[in-house]
Amino acid sequence: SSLQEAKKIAAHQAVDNHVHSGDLVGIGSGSTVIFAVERLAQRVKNENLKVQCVPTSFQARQLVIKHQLPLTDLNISPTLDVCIDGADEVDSNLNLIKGGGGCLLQEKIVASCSKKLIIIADYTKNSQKLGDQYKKGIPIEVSPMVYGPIQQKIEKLYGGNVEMRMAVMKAGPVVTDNGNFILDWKNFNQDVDWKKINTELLLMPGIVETGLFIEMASKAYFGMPDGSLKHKK
Ligand code: DER
Repeated sequence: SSLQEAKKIAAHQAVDNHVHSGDLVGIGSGSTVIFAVERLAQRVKNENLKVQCVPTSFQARQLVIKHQLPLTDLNISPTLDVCIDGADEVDSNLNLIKGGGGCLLQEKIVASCSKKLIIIADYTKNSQKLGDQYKKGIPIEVSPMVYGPIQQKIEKLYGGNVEMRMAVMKAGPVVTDNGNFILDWKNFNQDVDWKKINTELLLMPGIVETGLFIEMASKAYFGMPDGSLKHKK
């Protein structure tokens, strides 16, 4: 499909432009990053590229293993040269909504230890403002013991509605790789200071992490329907 092609174009461009031999590479989660790992594996095979990868989820780890790429972790390799990851939405300031795949905690951790965060996405993720196109809500990872009070607090303080993310192939809530729940905050006001709100949310006891990646991304590549490529910054 043109969407898959678009993801592939963005992923290949990011890997070719930003990964050099000897690099320590953060590997994001989701469907777009699959194309990036495939490209990495291709370059290892063709160019004898030397990389070590830090995954951001069980999914990313399985992907790295499947493609026989070397694994490392942040305690062995505390500073990564680049992190390549997807996003649910990218605004005009390169702020992101992430967490559509429920992997935001380890994604933000790995991104925070990387010199550069490069986002790869198809054109549907490219917006002016957060919330323009992505309507599934801002993901917020919470400790299971306190999801109720946090739901109420966010709705009361900032409006919108906050829903528990329920699993499809399992009864009950989605449980993250870290044993937490995900709340999705929908119908939020888009004309706000996300940096301020993100800081306030992270001060709420029980909020483990938010899907608001503010001032973290260095560049974003978007594959377009006609096979061309767009980028921000
Ligand atoms: O959960 C995440 O943050 C993923 O990176 C997600 O936002 C992007 O997933 P996709 O590449 O499947 O669209």
